[in-house]
Amino acid sequence: MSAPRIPDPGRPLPGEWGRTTTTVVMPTYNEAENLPTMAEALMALPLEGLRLLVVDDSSPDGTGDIAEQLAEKYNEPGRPRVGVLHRTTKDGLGRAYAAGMARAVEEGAAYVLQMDADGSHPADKIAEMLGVALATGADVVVGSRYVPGGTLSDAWKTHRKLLSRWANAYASTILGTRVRDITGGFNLWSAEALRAIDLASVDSAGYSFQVETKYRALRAGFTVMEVPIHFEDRTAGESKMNLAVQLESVAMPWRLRSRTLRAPGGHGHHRAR
Ligand SMILES: Nc1nc2c(ncn2[C@@H]2O[C@H](COP(=O)(O)OP(=O)(O)OP(=O)(O)O)[C@@H](O)[C@H]2O)c(=O)[nH]1
Ligand SMILES: [Mg+2]
Repeated sequence: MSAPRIPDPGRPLPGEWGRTTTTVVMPTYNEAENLPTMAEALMALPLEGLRLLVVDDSSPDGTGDIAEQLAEKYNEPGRPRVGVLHRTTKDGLGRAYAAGMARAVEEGAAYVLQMDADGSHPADKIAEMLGVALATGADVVVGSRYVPGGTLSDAWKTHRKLLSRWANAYASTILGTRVRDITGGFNLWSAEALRAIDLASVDSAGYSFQVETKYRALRAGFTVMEVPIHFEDRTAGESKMNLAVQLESVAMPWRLRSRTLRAPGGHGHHRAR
């Protein structure tokens, strides 16, 4: 067997993999039942540099207090592992992510991972996603339901699977992108890409945050890669999806596209990547 090739000698070697500062940003609204399990799974990963930042919008079920208790449990002197960002109003998943991801970058994370608190996203894929980013230099790594090897929970009924597929095709067709899971919420970002896309100016309040941010990254010339994941149904608790955020998701691709067409030098196409 020939020796493994290192793509770029300037990039971190596998020995540094685990020490890379990576912050998992996890928005929560009434996830009291799910959060402790999520934290436990993350803290058990063989990634020394991994931290968790919970972004709670004053959940009535006390998720914010539970997050504080988890911080107490897992933080060690000189080694903070769990942080909590408490926000006073529930103003959408997108706003919570923008605030949490900006905080993570400010605090020095080299990579930021977006992850739901409801058990849908597989924690055991995080090391692989980080490895892909480090090995290839890709600035965005999408945990993807829709590349070969990606799978959806059997608990999802056919109409829900079709709706998710359709939403993805809808957004990527309007925007002319080739990311298979552009609506997906399990994504790893380099700090550099997050700075470049300017989180503070992202328009989406809700779920279209996922589409808008990936689109911005592509337009800015960053490479987006996808690795297959299995997507589980939420473990406990209730969905926060509602009509208002669904309507925003329907309108957003058109808004993003028309803005691109109007932008100086905009020509309606992004670089094919
Ligand atoms: N902080 C905050 N978190 C939110 C808000 N809306 C949703 N979330 C969290 O974002 C994640 C995804 O929301 P979900 O309700 O699971 O949305 P979904 O995955 O599309 O729907 P289901 O899995 O079917 O419930 C969960 O961790 C929620 O608790 C919000 O307005 N603020
Ligand atoms: Mg969910």
